[in-house]
Amino acid sequence: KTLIFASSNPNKIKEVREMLDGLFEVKGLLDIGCTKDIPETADTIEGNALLKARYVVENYGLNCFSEDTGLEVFALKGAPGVHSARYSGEGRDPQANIDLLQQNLAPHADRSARFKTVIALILDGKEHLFEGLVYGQIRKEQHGSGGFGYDPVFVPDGYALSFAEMDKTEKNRISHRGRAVQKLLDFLKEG
Ligand code: ITT
Ligand code: NA
Repeated sequence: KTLIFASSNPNKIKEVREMLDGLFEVKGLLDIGCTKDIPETADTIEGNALLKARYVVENYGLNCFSEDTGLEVFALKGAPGVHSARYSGEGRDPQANIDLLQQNLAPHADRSARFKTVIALILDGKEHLFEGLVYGQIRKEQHGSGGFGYDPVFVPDGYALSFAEMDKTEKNRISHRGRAVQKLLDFLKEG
């Protein structure tokens, strides 16, 4: 069985593929010939996830799911949030994003944060949302070379390692994306 994942982020696609391995074949936007950077103009993570999935339904007539993820830092009132990919500008440079985050967080003692993923599934015209959250701390130093984005500075609660230091199976097991994908899977299994 094939599922279309309305994403052009190769890191996300890789993680989701690993999680659905043996259950579903996952095709990304490039695999269906879509090279468009779908505009994410909503002001919520849910809204942006829906925009991406609806784009594929409207332009390709295919059932699909999408996801939108944001890092929400409590001392920064939820920033970078929906702006996580472009926090430091249109260059979407992960290192520049981390540098800006560290700069903005420097005056604050509270370094707690969470990742939030919302998956939007559109199946035969019906929309379904699945949320995954993971709470943790933003470290002052970067550790590890796995994962992507903000992973080198995010340490999930109850762990000593950053997401970038963790084995990928371990990250997928406890992460925002992993939890949202598990809910998607449970839903698909029921139906
Ligand atoms: P899409 O094609 O799926 O939209 P994208 O890269 O534009 O891919 P988002 O709009 O959801 O994705 O941006 C989320 C950003 O949040 C992403 O670029 C990373 O910087 C960061 N991010 C997402 N998931 C992450 C993870 O598991 N670990 C660390 N950072 C993550
Ligand atoms: Na995007």
